[in-house]
Amino acid sequence: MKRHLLFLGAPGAGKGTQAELLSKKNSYLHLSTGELLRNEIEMNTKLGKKVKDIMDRGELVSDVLVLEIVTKNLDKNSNGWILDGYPRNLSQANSLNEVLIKIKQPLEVVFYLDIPEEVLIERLLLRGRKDDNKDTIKTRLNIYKETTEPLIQYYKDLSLLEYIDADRDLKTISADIKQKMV
Ligand code: B4P
Repeated sequence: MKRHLLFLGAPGAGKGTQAELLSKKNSYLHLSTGELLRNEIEMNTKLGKKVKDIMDRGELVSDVLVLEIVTKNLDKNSNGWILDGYPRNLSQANSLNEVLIKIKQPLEVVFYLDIPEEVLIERLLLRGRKDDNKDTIKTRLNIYKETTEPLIQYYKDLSLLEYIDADRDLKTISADIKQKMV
């Protein structure tokens, strides 16, 4: 069973949803950079104040800040971990590699949740989080295409990529992921 996992996909693809289900079931650490950053905003910390406007606009928080939050929370003694929403560009992917080499826990599989754009927009508008409005969604999708999508090829080249059709119901997607983890 693979224990060092990464979820990749567009905003609203269901990374958070699937990562949470899987981490609860297997007692893995679920590391969502979006969630960690939102917590900082909620607690009104120095970091939270720095990132609030950036996230409200749907833009990416700086690589340095995100790396700091990931290294702080990545517990190498956990039963396993799932990275959700990190990395989001090539520079973050390279920093992550360095961290994982240091803790001697290389990535075992990257699940790429693939989904048509119109389904994403529908899901996000329905979710209605603060950054789920039409303008912000457009910004997030553009950034995703420009900076995050190249990671699909990056992880394919490393033979780590598993393709998941994310335009299905939750249970079917979970079962597919489970099967590909063995
Ligand atoms: P994230 O928190 O990562 O959020 P997301 O990409 O929008 O959502 P996700 O794919 O997890 O979708 P979810 O399961 O919730 O990012 C938010 C912001 O944080 C970014 O814009 C950025 O500013 C910042 N940030 C985060 N990481 C960063 C990084 N590494 N670098 C820089 N900045 C960073 O699902 C969406 C909705 O669909 C939910 O309502 C869910 O219930 C529904 N859904 C899920 N699966 C479904 C299914 N199978 N069928 C029907 N509905 C489904």
